[in-house]
Amino acid sequence: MKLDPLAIRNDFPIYQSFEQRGEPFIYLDSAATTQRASAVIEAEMNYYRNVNANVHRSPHKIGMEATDLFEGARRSVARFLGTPDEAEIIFTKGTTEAINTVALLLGEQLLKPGDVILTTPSEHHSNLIPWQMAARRSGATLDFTSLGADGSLDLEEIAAKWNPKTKVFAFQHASNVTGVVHPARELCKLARERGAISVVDGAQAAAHIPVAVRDLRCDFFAFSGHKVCGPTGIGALYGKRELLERFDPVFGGGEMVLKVARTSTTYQTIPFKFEPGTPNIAGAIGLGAAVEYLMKLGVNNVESYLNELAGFAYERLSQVEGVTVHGPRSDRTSAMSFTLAGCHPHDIASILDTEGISIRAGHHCAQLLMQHLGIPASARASFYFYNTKKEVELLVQALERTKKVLRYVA
Ligand code: 7TS
Repeated sequence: MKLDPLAIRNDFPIYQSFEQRGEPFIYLDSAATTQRASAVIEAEMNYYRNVNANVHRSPHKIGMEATDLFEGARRSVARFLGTPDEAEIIFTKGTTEAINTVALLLGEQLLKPGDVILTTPSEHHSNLIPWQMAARRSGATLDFTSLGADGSLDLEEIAAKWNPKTKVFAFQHASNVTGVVHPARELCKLARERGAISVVDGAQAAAHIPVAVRDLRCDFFAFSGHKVCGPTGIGALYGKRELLERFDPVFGGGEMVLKVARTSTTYQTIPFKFEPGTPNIAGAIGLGAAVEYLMKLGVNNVESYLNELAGFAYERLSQVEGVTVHGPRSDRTSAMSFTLAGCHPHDIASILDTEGISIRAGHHCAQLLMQHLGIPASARASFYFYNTKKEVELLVQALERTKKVLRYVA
């Protein structure tokens, strides 16, 4: 089924809000954060207004109702990520906390001096800095794959150069800068066959392509709610059951234990041993509503709509004289980074903003990738299913005006 972006906007109150204010609203920054769907806002509000209680501890009516909503959200996220085992889903603050959790536990309980953690120069800092820290703590070394000019990975080269001491392979499923979608299934297979644990940063991919962790056969997969129309401050870590059972938690606190003695603790089963303390209950319920909303639209429909829009945006932006789009033409998400010769990306973003067009500029928390691309920063337009081809045209027209303001010369 083809998605209708204008009908979809009825599900996003911010569009009505701008319409009432009579202001233009061309939001092209969904790779930073998507807009919130009404279903998400209502699910959070319903919890706070009608069911507000802590979860997993209070044997009263609303305590149990809140627990049911919270655990229902976990089942929704499990379905969204393609695992029938909801105990493999751990609620986190987002991708960043999910990866830090894995890096902490692997750094503490798996990695030894001499081991290698492999990652790529394309990573968002949240899938880089935690590994630098894990390397420092464990005595392992951090190594990098090479990267193609368009930000793509070369599977054969990674296989050929594979260091047998590699114990962890942490990589992004899709880049927030180049938009490239990496062959995650094959990369996980490579790691698995060589005895390494695969950790997939799914922050950008989960918003764009149907994810099925059982098909990817990854060991860990992280994503954020706010990139799939859900709330901020909530996300999930998928971990393979046998790994989650094998490793001890790295954070301690209430509700994660079966029995506590003076110097030791027997932990709860998964996922609870990894969720100490009162969780972001409203956020989790909102995330459940967000992934249900995406599944109702159809993640395959979302993917095909975004593929078409990204292809169109790539062509139109590439046609603007002076513009370089960084990233591949196909096998990409709709995050479109570009530079305009001689013009600072922040100036471009500020000028576009005066026309009601919101884009991001900067290094996008991916400084290694910026070095690889040979640019200090880029402008980035990123599209979601509430965006249209008309908005791509408006962006292109506004860029032509921006060139005049910035006195662009060929
Ligand atoms: N990984 C990737 C590939 C990302 O794009 C982001 C956020 C993260 C991890 C971190 O996610 P968080 O929800 O924990 O912050 N990317 C961006 C961006 O491109 N602009 O703002 C946030």
